[in-house]
Amino acid sequence: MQTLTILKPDAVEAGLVGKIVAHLEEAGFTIRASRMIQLSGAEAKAFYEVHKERPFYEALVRYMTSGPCIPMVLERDDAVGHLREVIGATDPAEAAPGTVRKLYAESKERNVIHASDSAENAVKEIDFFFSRAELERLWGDSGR
Ligand code: 3AN
Repeated sequence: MQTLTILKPDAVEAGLVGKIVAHLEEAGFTIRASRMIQLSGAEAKAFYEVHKERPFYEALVRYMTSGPCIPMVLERDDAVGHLREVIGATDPAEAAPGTVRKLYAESKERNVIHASDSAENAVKEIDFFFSRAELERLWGDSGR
C-alpha cells in the first residue's frame, strides 16, 4: 500500500530532510518517488482545498509556498495508518514522544511534514504530484 508525504518548506529550510527520511525508512517505508518542487499559490490552494473555509487557510498557503518542499510516495503495509502514527498529532505539543512532529516541528502551523489521512486521499494526493506513467517508468508498474 502507498501513501503520500510532503517534507514541508520548514523541514527543507532547517536542514531536516536527511533526518526525517532516515526516520521514515527506519519505520519500514520504501521511497517509491520523490522530488523537490516549489508549489505555486494555485497549487497549494488546490491541495488544501478542504481547508478553504478555515481561518488558517491563507497562512497555510503562504507557508506551503514559502520555499521548496519534497513530496514523496511511500510504501509499506498499512502505509496510511502507519505514517499518521509515525508523524504524530498536527500540533507537536500533543504529538507522542518519538514521532517526527514531536522531534522536529515547532508549531501546529509549521509542522514539518504532511501525510495523507485516508486511503482514498492517498490515491488523490499521489496523483496530484506524480503521474502513473512516471511511477511505471521507475518501478515497472505504478505500485497500485
Ligand atoms: P494534518 O497535517 O495533521 O493532517 P490537517 O490536515 O488538519 O492536519 O491540517 C493541514 C495543515 O494545516 C497542518 N499540517 C498545519 O500546517 C495547518 N493547520 C492545521 N490545523 C491548524 C490550526 N488549528 N491552526 C493553524 N494551522 C493549522
